[in-house]
Amino acid sequence: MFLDKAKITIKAGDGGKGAISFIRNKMTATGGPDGGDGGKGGDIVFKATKNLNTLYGFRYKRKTIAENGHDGGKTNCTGKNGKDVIIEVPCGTVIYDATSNKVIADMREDRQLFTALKGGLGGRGNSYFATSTRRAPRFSQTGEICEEKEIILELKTIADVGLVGFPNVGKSTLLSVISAARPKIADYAFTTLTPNLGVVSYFENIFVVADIPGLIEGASEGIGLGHDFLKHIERVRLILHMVDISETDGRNAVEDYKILNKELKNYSQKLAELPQIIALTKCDLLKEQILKQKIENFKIEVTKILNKNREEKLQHTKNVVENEKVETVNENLVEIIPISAVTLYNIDKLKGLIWNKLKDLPQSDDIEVEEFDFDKRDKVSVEISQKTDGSFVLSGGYIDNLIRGVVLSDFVSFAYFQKRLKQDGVIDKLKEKGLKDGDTIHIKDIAFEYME
Ligand SMILES: Nc1nc2c(ncn2[C@@H]2O[C@H](COP(=O)(O)OP(=O)(O)OP(=O)(O)O)[C@@H](O)[C@H]2O)c(=O)[nH]1
Ligand SMILES: [Mg+2]
Repeated sequence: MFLDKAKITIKAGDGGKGAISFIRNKMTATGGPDGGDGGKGGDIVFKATKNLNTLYGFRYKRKTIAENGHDGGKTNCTGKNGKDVIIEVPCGTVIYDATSNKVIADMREDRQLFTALKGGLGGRGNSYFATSTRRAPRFSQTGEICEEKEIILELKTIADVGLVGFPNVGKSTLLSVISAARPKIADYAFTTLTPNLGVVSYFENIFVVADIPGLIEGASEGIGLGHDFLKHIERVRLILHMVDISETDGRNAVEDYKILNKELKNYSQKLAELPQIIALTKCDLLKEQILKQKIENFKIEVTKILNKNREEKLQHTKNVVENEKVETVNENLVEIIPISAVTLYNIDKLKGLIWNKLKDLPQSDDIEVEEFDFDKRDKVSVEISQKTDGSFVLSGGYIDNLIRGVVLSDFVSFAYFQKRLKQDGVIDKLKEKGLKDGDTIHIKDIAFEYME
């Protein structure tokens, strides 16, 4: 099964706790502190791979947690770092922060790596806190705790050419004759439900073609399969617009061409403005004379449409460029090629035409990755609430970070903690909320009395 969007939860490993330990051996009766630091937690790293083409694997694995850092040990032994987790995603996966919807990475190139979350730092062991006046600290630092984060993975396939057209015009059939891809082909609408990619060789050149489900009138309003899957060709450089010239489905080729362009435009102006090659398909179904007439008529009508579009565009910019002459489109400039995927009529010529256009087109832009710190650690927020008995509750990133380094049951450590609360303005904030001498303050599961 194909899956092109997945919401998952990731969490980096927490840092390990610093050890509290004292040298104990025959030589040193009252040994100094020798508690080692905790290890760092594992990172969450994404890796793009061309060996995957769907996000299906995330259907059942919605949460990934990296290993925590190990605690520090005696004799200044640092705890082992937690193992990083590498999450493989198909090339073309865009990673979004689920909360802000901002793009945090565009996993475009094979083997590209992106560290989404860094593991928490390990806490310092008690030996770190030894000073000349505090020779035997009975406390150490806990490791940094990492939050869970929700992200959205979205696969935006990377191809050079996108095949678009009404259902049943022969898109998948063409892909099957120009590449090694074997998409499902059948004589009914909506055979293709998910995109297929094919690699096409043209002499020593290679390009990638994406075959997507058929579009119909109203696709932008959700009719048929809707037009969501157009995201898979958002990054193509060229559109191969396929129109069934045999009109055997009772359709009108010129109308189809117009409607399809309208639907593309409704999805994205950028997509509608991409260069197009028009392939008139199923030519083998028509007698030579009728085919000639139909092609001729199609060319005339399309030239008219393109000229009209050009005039309208110029009309728009007329104020800027006053005397610009309205040039008409030379019909030879519009690449229209009749083909048959059954008899292979003009198939090599079509490949050549595609390559000749592609080679002069710039690579599609990377998706804009927004400048923001997805992995930001909150070390500043302070939240104050009050219980019904009038006591105060302190929480938030600032508090969590501060208490990592203190043991509230240790007198020296506690004094340091209070000093920091005062220095950093937390006591003032509490006073604004009515804190008085003797009031109780709760932090996590401990409570203490405030003294002026
Ligand atoms: N005679 C003839 N039949 C063709 C040609 N190309 C495709 N077909 C037939 O047209 C039908 C539809 O072909 P598909 O390739 O599945 O069409 P599609 O555009 O991918 O259709 P959807 O996936 O439904 O959008 C099949 O029965 C094909 O055998 C062609 O050049 N000549
Ligand atoms: Mg198809």
